[in-house]
Amino acid sequence: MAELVIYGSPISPFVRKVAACCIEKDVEYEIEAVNVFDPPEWFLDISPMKRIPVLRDRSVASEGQEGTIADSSAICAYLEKKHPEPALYPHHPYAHGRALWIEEYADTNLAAIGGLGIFRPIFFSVTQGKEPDLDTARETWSTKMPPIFDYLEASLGDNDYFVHDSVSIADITVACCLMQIGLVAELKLDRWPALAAHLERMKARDSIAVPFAKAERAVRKALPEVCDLS
Ligand SMILES: N[C@@H](CCC(=O)N[C@@H](CS)C(=O)NCC(=O)O)C(=O)O
Repeated sequence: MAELVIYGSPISPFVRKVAACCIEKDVEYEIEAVNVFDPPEWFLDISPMKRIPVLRDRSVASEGQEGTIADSSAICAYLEKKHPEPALYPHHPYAHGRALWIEEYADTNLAAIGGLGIFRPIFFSVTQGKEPDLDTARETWSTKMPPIFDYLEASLGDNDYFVHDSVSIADITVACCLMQIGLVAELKLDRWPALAAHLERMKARDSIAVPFAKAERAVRKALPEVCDLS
């Protein structure tokens, strides 16, 4: 039994973000499936906002609220303290602040707009037996995503990673949230070459690829092909 349990599903970018931190740090974890849209009663006791992921650290407690942490950002910060190497948060104060900001920007803006405006209209429709809502997804892709991509492109500049020259929580979070769109649609990033190259660099890492492959297998059962949003 792994010490760390992530409650949720790899279809969630936030679950994959926590899994990515575990893999980067070579820490064993298991994912215990929780359907957040129809959660068991016990889950509401440890997730008062009814969100996944929640982490349980069995070395702290194996039942009840004790031993649990909700919210991917809180969980990843906890993992960093518990398993400091390799560091996923920069030491330099400004770099640290920048990494937290890019994490937050991806978690809120990129994930919310891409999730509510592209992932859900496509995936939730097909899981309900309907046609994918491509009108909503295309409108989101063409009008709401470009300013977000512009900001991320400018943040990267000529660098391989968002902060300093090594992978941090910022890179992991952007990749997981961006790839949520990639689960259901072609990610055509020609206008944002630095972001496209960053995504390829991140996809080559086990920490990103392994949890994503699990999500992809699940999504492909309902949506055999990704959609073209152009
Ligand atoms: N800020 C939270 C966001 C978590 C979140 O929104 N998770 C989604 C799944 S991707 C969820 O639980 N949604 C449930 C709902 O919308 O009712 C985190 O970083 O963990």
